[in-house]
Amino acid sequence: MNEIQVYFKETTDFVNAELKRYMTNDEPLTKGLQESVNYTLFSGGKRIRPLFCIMAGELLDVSREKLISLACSVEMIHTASLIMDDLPHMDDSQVRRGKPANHMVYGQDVAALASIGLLTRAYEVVLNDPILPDDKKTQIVSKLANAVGIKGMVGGQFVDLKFSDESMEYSTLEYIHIHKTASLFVATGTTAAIIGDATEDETHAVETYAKNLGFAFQVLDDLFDAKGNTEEIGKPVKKDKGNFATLYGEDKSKKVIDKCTNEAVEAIGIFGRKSDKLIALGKMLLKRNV
Ligand code: GRG
Repeated sequence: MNEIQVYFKETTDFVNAELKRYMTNDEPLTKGLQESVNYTLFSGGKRIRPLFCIMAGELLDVSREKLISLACSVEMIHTASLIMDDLPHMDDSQVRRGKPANHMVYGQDVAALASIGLLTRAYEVVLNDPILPDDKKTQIVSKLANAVGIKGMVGGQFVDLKFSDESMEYSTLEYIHIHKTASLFVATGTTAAIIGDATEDETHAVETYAKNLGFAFQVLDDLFDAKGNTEEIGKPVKKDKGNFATLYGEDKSKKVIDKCTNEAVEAIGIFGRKSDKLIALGKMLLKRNV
């Protein structure tokens, strides 16, 4: 492993250990619910959002200890959204990360509770963090809630469910990608910047990186979907819905991914060599073989 791979592995291990600590629950009556939560939380996610959180904070010389509750929080939000997304009345997916989706194992009732439980725990872990000052916690939870809610992921999911088809306008598709996917990346960057007392320019740079990375990441997901690459996306391919790749083709999708990658890298140029790890993260995510 090279230096950056070692860094990714160590950081991922740190996040996983802390997530386990946050998810300890000795109540026997809710054991089945906790198992459902842990089933998806520890089923092989890439931990991109927590990695991004810690790397964005490190650009601003923040220690990992100050970032870890936020890093775990964004992974909990992400996992909550995956459990909900897979439910029959949403994306109706029976498989996630190559394994049966949460509701296929624990039932729809328990999966819905696992999703809500994880989402609320996400806010709680930040609010209970003994290191962060109260004013920052308030700002962070407000930004996260905004990114999840009607103006964020929930709104993006709504538009996806109701307006996503093969004849949708580009603006509709863009709305879905920005809200469903990029929104949590952007909120992760903004909140890490709050912890790091970033200047306006620094916050803008991290947010521009996050928005471009999040958008390109979803276009790449669409490309895998369109090419029927079930192995890469870990769930069955949905042919009936329009997505970036089915609407605009492989070449245009790849061009957009490249453009977003370049804009992301350019934005964090203001941090000099400190941005090397984030550049590597972008390359690792967006250069996967389609
Ligand atoms: C927050 C409970 C809650 C709901 C919000 C359901 C919903 C509303 C939004 C769905 C958002 C969603 C599933 C977007 C897809 C984003 C995406 C590309 C997921 C795949 O991310 P990876 O590759 O996944 O990081 P891993 O498996 O590595 O964790």
